[in-house]
Amino acid sequence: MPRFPRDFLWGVSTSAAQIEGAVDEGGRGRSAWDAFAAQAGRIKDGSDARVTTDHYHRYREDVALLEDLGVGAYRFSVAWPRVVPDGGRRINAAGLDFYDRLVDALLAAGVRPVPTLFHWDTPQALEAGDIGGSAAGGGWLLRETAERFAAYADAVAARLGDRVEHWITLNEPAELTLLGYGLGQHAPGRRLLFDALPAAHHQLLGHGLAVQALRARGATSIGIANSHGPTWAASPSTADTEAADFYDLLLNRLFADPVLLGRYPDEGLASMLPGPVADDLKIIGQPLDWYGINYYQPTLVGAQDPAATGSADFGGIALPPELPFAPREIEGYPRTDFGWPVVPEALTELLLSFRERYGASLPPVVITENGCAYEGIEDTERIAFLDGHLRALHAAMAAGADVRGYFVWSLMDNFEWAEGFARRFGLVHIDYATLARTPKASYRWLQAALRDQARG
Ligand code: GBH
Repeated sequence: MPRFPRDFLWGVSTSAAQIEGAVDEGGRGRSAWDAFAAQAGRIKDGSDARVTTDHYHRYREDVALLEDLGVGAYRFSVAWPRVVPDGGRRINAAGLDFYDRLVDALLAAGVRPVPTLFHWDTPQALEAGDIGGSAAGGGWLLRETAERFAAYADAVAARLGDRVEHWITLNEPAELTLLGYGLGQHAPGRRLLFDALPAAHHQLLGHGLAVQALRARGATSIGIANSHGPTWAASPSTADTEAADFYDLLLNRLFADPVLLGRYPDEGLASMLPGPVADDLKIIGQPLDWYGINYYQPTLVGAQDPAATGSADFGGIALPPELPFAPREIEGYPRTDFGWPVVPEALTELLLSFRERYGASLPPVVITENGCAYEGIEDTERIAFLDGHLRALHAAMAAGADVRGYFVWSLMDNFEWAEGFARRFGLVHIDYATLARTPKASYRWLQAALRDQARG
């Protein structure tokens, strides 16, 4: 592996809904994912995340795995429904106690805690619209959810802010908007297509309000974890390049421009958003200390064309014909078990395109997620994936990209949302019958690489 700067931040990532389990303990309320997984047919293998890796009870063992791995940082998420069980104003101190213990255990192990405040587990009371709801539905479709989120962020910062330095507001608002509200493949399972756009704006507003809340508590290192990947046009035809550009607008620029430039990338889209959008953009576009990018793969996009061969579905679902674009299969690259193409050089391309588009408005970048789904404990494919992506990252840095850290998704196998337990992203294998943790070959590989980096 090429040599990275001495102070480069190495980490691994997880999220609460995917690893914690213990959904009825410590006064936790229901989440939108609890409700969604309980509906028949929503999760491919019929599973749910009531136990998953049981991290809530086994976190000491998991912290020991982090320490042994040799990472400097651990990105986890705080479960909003543990802290605010009914989505209202009551803070559940017992819920915060868990993260208090986790943070102390991490610090004792020499691992920096990097909490994400929201990784898709909206309190179900808010999602159902029980509070301030309307017939149009609740959750992030409501502006009030952004305000509730900021109040929750304040409560977490009040408890953990004396020991936590680095904060992340949201995880991938683009994916929650598209998959959760637009296409219905993720919780809350709504299929609103373009009527999902308010959920994007309200998440971005929630981000901005949470930044204000964290700053008021003295935070000096705040980022967001946005999903990004290059969009490639299926052909140089006008129809395909326009379709690809629109896809890129919706999945990349719609979420990066407001945060980094304080404006929406398109007047037409902005006019579809509710509320005092111009004022909101001042809140959304406040300076960040760093910008987190979750990178998985590029997307090849063409115009909708029923006759086109090699149409890809989007993470398992066919896109409805109302949408003016269609992902296509990317040929000529290896694939993960998820079917996603392995294209490390697209990470270099992505980072350089960000530098190009955002220039001085782009703070230092951290790769907050990168990883792959493969079976098996002798996971040589995962080693090749990580090695390739770290080389691509290094190449981007050599070409001038200011990247300060890299987090692998994920520390261990976990509940992969609508896929259930069928996809394994971990450096550590989980036996779901016994909950035994077994480090994979990729864990040993990364451990050796980090030791090597530390030797300088
Ligand atoms: C992340 O999201 C999540 O943050 C994390 O919770 C999750 O476990 C992890 O990734 C693995 O899925 O067009 O069909 O090729 C996923 C980010 C970006 C992945 C868009 C799917 C499109 C797939 N997603 N990508 S496709």
